[in-house]
Amino acid sequence: MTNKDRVLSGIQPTHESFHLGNYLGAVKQWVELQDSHDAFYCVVDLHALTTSPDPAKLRKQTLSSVAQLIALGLDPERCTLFIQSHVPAHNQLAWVMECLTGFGEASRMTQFKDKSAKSGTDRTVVGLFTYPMLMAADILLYQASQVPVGEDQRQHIELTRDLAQRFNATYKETFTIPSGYILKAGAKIYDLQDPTAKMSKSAESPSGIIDLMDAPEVNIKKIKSAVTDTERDVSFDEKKKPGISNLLTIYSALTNKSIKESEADFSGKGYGDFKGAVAEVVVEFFRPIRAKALELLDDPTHLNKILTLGAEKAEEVANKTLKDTYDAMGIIPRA
Ligand code: ATP
Ligand code: LTN
Repeated sequence: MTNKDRVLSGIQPTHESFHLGNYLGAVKQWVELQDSHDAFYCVVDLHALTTSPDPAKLRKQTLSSVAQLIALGLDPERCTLFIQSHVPAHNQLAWVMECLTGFGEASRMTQFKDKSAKSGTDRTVVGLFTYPMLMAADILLYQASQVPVGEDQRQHIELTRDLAQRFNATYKETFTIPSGYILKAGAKIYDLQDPTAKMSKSAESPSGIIDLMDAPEVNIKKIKSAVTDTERDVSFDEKKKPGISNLLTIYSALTNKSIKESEADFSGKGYGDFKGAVAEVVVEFFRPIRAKALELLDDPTHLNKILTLGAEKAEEVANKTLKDTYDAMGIIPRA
């Protein structure tokens, strides 16, 4: 046990590869927080069931997500890395959260509203509606004080805080009230073909997404075909020049230079040179990470060992919180 503050975050295994937005908006912070905090990170396979994936794909994507997280810098010795479904307390606490959430309150979640508006209520599963309550359970089980996520998850964190406060006030002080750990710069990476939409795993076309596991040639081509504007100067202006600004955000985040320094690197140069440089930075950054992920995927025994240890460490904390929760609510333990 440590006295460090806890952090918890999760990522869905909905795709075989993470994209640059997932890395810069989320995983980069996960890596940074593992030394200063007692960090718990999970691959949320149960959340991914809301998108009815194919079983073989889900298996593959779950392991690929774990391999990529390790390749990106999560060290199972310095953080607790596990698969959500390996710790049944997540489902158990989710039910408690569902019993605390108002129907109207859940109906106001924008992620649910957007996704259900796209497919219609008859085709929208109830799991999508209760998704934020399972996410609240993920966070509260570990008494996390901070939750590193991208901007799009802010509302879910707010709901988690409300539910924790409601439980503590109704029953007994049980949960730590978490806050979001949301980065401003680089918190949102946009689609290369539509720089007003976020880069997203569920985008209709893959042409604007930079996937970590894609071959370098594929990503170079995508970056060189990124939508820009009819001007000539490489300068940051999100309203007038969303495409160039997005590429500058990416360049600056991966080189650890400020936006001003990044602009200066390309003063007097054209968009062609700029895109070539961004492509090189991205591809060189991902090259060793992709190789490491592939190497890990080649050794499932090693990966499974890491996951078993992770689940054991996670379960120890989660089961204690679940027990306290049940006790506070009057649920009798089995004698
Ligand atoms: P989808 O768009 O299909 O819901 P996603 O691409 O957003 O999927 P998630 O698994 O929902 O992927 O997100 C994982 C993490 O990556 C979250 O913390 C999220 O905030 C962050 N994230 C996702 N897309 C971006 C983006 N374009 N820019 C910054 N952060 C992002
Ligand atoms: N909903 C999140 C993924 C997620 C998560 C969590 C993030 C599930 N459980 C707990 C932080 C903490 C998403 O779509 N990005």
